[in-house]
Amino acid sequence: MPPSQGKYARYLIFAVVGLALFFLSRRPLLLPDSTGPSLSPKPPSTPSPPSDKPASLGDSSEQSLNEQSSSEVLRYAATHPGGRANATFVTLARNSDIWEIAQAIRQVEDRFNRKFHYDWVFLNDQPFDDNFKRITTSLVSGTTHFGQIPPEHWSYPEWIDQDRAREVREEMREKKIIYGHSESYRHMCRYESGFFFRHPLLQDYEFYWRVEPGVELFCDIPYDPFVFMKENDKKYSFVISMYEYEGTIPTLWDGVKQFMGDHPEHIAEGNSMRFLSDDKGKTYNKCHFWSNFEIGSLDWLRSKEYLDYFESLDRQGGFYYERWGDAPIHSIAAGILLKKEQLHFWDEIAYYHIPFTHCPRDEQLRMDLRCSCDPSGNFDWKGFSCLSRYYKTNDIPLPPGVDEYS
Ligand SMILES: Nc1nc2c(ncn2[C@@H]2O[C@H](COP(=O)(O)OP(=O)(O)OP(=O)(O)O)[C@@H](O)[C@H]2O)c(=O)[nH]1
Ligand SMILES: [Mg+2]
Repeated sequence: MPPSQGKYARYLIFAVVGLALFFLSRRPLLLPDSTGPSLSPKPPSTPSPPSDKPASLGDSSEQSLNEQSSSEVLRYAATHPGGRANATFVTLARNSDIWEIAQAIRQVEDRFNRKFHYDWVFLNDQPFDDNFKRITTSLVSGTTHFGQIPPEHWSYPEWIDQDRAREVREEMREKKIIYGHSESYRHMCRYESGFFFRHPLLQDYEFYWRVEPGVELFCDIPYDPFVFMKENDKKYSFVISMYEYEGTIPTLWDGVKQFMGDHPEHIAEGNSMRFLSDDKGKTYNKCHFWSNFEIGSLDWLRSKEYLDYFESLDRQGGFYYERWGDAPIHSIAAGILLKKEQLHFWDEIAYYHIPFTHCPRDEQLRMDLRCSCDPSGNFDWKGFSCLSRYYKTNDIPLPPGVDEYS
């Protein structure tokens, strides 16, 4: 063997042995600093699904929770130290949200973006003030962009009867339906459902990560989720799923069925209807992904399939005559327009938006990712969570002790 080839072979052996020692030593994970290509062997194309063999649910005193989950996540991280996707964070906010978004940015930066420097797009129906721009810009390690929403994207479409919309708000106020009285909340939900991805500031990006004021991240994020999305052809991803309040969407599923009838060509084969419906699409079980956290494909939201879907629902008026949230709108779209493999659940992203937390069960994973969440507060297997339906839909074994649909 020529000397130079021998040298490379030795480097390769060092790399493989080093990697093996790294996994055996199980020290806390050091996040990669480099953005160069990896010398490591090819990893599995996706991290393993969340562990299916926890010692017990929500019991942080148990040792040796399933190690598979942690080692798979770490292996993926070790073999994907860098690379970069065409992606941005995106936040819809008011000037008055400044301190809550400052807190959220700080956590996103500390846990992930300080190594990656992705941009951050802020959108508002009003102009952002200098205070908001100065503080957010000082916290974001990438470039900040501030956009004002065009009034036609944050107002009533001409087919809406505004008197009827006002009456509905008053009825919902009396019924104490959450945000049922609010006009701006409805504009917000419609904007997040059908318009944010069309804003000129987002045109050149392929992926987005939605961050809301006040949210928290509890674990280091060991690799670039945008790159993971790209490499694995994922279009929509979530950390928490749950049931929607019936009173906010009484006729939404009728609208969805009408769309499915009008556009059978848009409905994906091998979709996640099983997550959304217990009777093959006749009725909606109200399961949705909680959209205050999303990592998703802007190209998918800008696709003809999604735009036809949004347009069809928007025409029915339920954003104003009911109180349709952007979470069920996005989730149903992801459930019927995408193949189920194009969705992804992030077990390793520990997350809080008032009042629910996702905290990984695998203790080794929590140690390795320096998590600070209390696993007994994990929402995944509580009665209001839809995660077990997601597992069933994707043939992921449920952890022992979890009822099929708790
Ligand atoms: N610019 C602007 N942003 C808004 C307005 N209303 C809500 N938002 C933003 O839209 C997103 C969703 O609003 P939230 O009030 O958090 O709604 P929610 O998550 O359903 O309810 P919470 O439990 O109160 O958080 C957040 O990023 C808000 O900052 C508004 O009137 N103007
Ligand atoms: Mg919120």
